[in-house]
Amino acid sequence: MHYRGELTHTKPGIVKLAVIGAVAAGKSTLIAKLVSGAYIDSSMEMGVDVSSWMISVDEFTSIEASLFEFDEHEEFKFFQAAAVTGARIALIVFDCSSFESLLAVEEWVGMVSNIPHDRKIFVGTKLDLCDDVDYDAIHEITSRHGIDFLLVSSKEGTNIGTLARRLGEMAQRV
Ligand SMILES: Nc1nc2c(ncn2[C@@H]2O[C@H](COP(=O)(O)OP(=O)(O)OP(=O)(O)O)[C@@H](O)[C@H]2O)c(=O)[nH]1
Ligand SMILES: [Mg+2]
Repeated sequence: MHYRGELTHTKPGIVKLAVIGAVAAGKSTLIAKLVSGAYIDSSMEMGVDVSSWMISVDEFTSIEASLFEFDEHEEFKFFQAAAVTGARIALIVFDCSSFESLLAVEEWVGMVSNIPHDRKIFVGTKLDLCDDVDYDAIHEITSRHGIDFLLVSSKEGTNIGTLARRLGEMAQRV
């Protein structure tokens, strides 16, 4: 699936996108669904997995997005914090079928505290598995940070187009 044309008027150049969140929250699957542009490279070092992709913004413009993923080993925290300093946009991912992963966003959001709130979004994945979404809990936790949330299903494609548009809007603010 390609969202060319939905990410309009984004400034050209390199926009680093930090994708963070609990283990198995669905980060890799979301990235695979969201970013359909050319793959550039990836590396895994000191607990930081960086994949770079070219995203077509519109007919005239592309952006290069570096997608960061982190594992949760304590010994890597220092390197992870250093790696994320260049990020200008962040997706803080949780699994909407796991209350534990929702609670974990509290930890992850601190890692991107240098990014303005209007360039961060909480993304709840696996919406297709959530029969009974606890919107009150999600709202309570996310609103404490003044950051919007969006629930998606990478499996079924629900709200992936909306997330692509939100990314385009956030990139415009960089
Ligand atoms: N049903 C459903 N399963 C999903 C969805 N997104 C991810 N999954 C599944 O959830 C599991 C974990 O997904 P990953 O994308 O590997 O999660 P991750 O956050 O990258 O995990 P780590 O890299 O190990 O931290 C996999 O079995 C995926 O197939 C979704 O939207 N719906
Ligand atoms: Mg992964």
